[in-house]
Amino acid sequence: MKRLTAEDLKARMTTYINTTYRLDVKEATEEEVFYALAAVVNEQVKPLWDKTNERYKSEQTRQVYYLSMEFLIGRLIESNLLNLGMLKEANQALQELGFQAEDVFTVEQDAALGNGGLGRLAACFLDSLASLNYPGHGYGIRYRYGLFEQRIIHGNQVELPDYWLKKPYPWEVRREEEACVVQFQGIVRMHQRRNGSLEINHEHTDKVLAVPYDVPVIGYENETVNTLRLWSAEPVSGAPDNSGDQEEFYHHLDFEHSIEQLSGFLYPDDSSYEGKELRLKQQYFLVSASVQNMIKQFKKNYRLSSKHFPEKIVIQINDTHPSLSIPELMRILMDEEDLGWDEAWEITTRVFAYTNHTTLSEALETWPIAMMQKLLPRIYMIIDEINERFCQGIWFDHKEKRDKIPELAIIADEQVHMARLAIVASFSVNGVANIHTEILKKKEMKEFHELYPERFNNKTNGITHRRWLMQVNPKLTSLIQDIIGDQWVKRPKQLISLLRFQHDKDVLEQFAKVKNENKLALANFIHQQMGITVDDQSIFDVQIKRLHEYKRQLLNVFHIIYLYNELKENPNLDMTPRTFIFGAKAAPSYHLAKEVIKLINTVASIVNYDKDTKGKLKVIFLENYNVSLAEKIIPAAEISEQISTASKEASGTGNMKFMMNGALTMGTMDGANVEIYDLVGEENMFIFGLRAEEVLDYYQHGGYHARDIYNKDDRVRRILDQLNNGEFGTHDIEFKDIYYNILYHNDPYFVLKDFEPYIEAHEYAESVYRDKMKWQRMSLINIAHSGKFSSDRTIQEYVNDIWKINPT
Ligand code: GL9
Repeated sequence: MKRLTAEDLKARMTTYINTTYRLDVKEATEEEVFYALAAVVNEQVKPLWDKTNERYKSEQTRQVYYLSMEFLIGRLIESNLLNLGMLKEANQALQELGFQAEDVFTVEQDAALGNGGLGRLAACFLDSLASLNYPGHGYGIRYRYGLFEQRIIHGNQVELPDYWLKKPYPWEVRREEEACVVQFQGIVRMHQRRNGSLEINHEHTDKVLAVPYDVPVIGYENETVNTLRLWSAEPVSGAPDNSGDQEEFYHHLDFEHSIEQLSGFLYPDDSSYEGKELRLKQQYFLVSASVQNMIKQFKKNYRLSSKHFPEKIVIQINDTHPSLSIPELMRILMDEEDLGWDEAWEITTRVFAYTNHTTLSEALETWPIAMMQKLLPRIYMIIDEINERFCQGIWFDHKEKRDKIPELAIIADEQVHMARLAIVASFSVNGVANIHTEILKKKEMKEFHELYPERFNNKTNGITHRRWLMQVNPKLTSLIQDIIGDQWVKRPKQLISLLRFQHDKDVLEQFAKVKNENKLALANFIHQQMGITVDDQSIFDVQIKRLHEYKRQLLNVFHIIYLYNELKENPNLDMTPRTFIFGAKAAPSYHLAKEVIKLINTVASIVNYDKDTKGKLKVIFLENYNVSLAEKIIPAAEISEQISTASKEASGTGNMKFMMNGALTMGTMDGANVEIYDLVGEENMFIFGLRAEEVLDYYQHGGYHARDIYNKDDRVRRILDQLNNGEFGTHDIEFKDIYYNILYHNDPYFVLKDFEPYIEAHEYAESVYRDKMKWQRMSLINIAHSGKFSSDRTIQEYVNDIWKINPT
């Protein structure tokens, strides 16, 4: 495939605008230009997409399907152009046509079909699969409303619906011919056949049509185009007309409406779960449509009997959200393919691999038996049978574990425990960073690990360096290219050659210059968004991620309040100016998280306008944090705040993006921070605070008393009292919940315990910052080691250890 030059692009866009809009390019709007560019891209992609599919079919390739309730893909225009090798050319073409590339690209709304790390990981994985030429596809839901849009009004988070499909989405292709029916509720009848086998009939069900919309996943300069298939729920045709029974008719209207709700919106909860029936319906809708579709394609393309399914297909389930795919495959194999239980189980347990993304107990999914039985009667029967056989197996074959059956059973205390189902039926169970996998094996899933040690493995997360370095930071990318060439683009570990320049003052200065330009760009953006001027010579200290108690944005705020108090006492304090930048969405029902947002904004409104602190402290809360905003912020960051309570952050992936863009990590020994530490050493980051073992030990044996710290540490007491006495509030009960949570619920995330070490780590960071060359050297060392965190490495590990697929 020939790459288009800027001239080609201009010509094709011009033709499109002339013929489609009957306009001269000069008269076209940014929006029209965007659609023209997208059309040109699609024209390039179409033949590659068809060819890739044909290749998989004719070579009868083994494929992996990544099943996920979330794909946080963000904007695609730039990454599609980059992967097609035309991003620079497109920038030039747009400029020559008289448009600002940025204004054209931002016509595309972010596809926010995910909450945070887990959904963004899925998107990075698809990019790496395609870029490494692997046959791997995503299955997800085409939510009509993505993650809510956040507005900050008087310091509070307000949620607005994210109707991202208002304008046509140029990347999707509706594939009606691939639609299938998903069934809910109904009655299950069993008939004994003459030969003694059972025939299962599932009758009087509510039927929903699942219609797929395909989005191409374009590999980096390699002509591979895989597919992200997103399901949309629609009524099955043949609705009754209004001539019959009125009640029936309205029942039907109501029913049609409820069907569309199935793919109506993304649940906005991050690392927590709500036992809502609609969420369970969404999950079954995704997995039933996807598994049916896989089997259909398998039969059509491979012409093999279902016994061969595990040879050709492996399904990775992204957390337990899609774990109903396990009983769904059993159902199809038994009820539709007429296999017996043992054969079906043998097949199923060779197909599924499960990734766990969190040990937070509030995130572990369990569904009430009654809800599942009513909504999915046949699926429940199958889970019940899986559970019976599993428990019997322990009883007879693992006598030493008999007393553990209540905590191992898939069905216990009126609930179906989805993680247990996923472990029992999968041939692989993985965590997402070393420390996380170890905690799973030794604590959370200890009993299962003892039963099935060979299933457990680690796959440390990664991020696509194409989007998170090459696309978002073109200046750094071309500097790196000037210095070490471009081998690292295909082999990101080669970034390590940068180490040779760690003592080259000239090189370090060039890196500093790039960072400064990126800071200036962000400062301009902040000014344009909020009207606030930030000092581009100040330290850009950034915490962007979902708002969660365990991520401890509160610790960050306490540090800021502490600095503010110090400056008020001594306005002449010698201190390097700081700009603290936040971005965070709170789940709409998460009261304490919303209080923290309000607190950050309140502190900002005080600090930013106080004449004693004005030149030295700025606090910026950027509203509506999403993928596109992250892309603007990360290249400009100098300090990356990764300060979760140790043991709580399974991996983190923001930490990797910052590192790759030269920010230094201020972090706890948690998640993948530990692996950054292993690479760069303690001298190249700022590590502080409790270790995971200490935290787990406190949880288990007690011994932590937040109030002692409050009593002893004047700085801490001052801050908490300020929260309690209304000094920061518009009314005096404003931040009392935060205060009470710390002093009366004994500070469950150890904010006070880690306060002093955190302050010290910041003081040390500031002292290092004064030595520009030292800071730049540390930064360079981080970039040099960041290749490990390319999702290409992660995907290669999944391929080698779990999927066993081959590149084409
Ligand atoms: C998460 C973990 O909390 C992160 O530490 C991890 O990096 C990602 C990806 O593995 O998964 N688990 C989880 O439930 N979320 C994560 O970010 N939250 C969501 O995005 C829903």
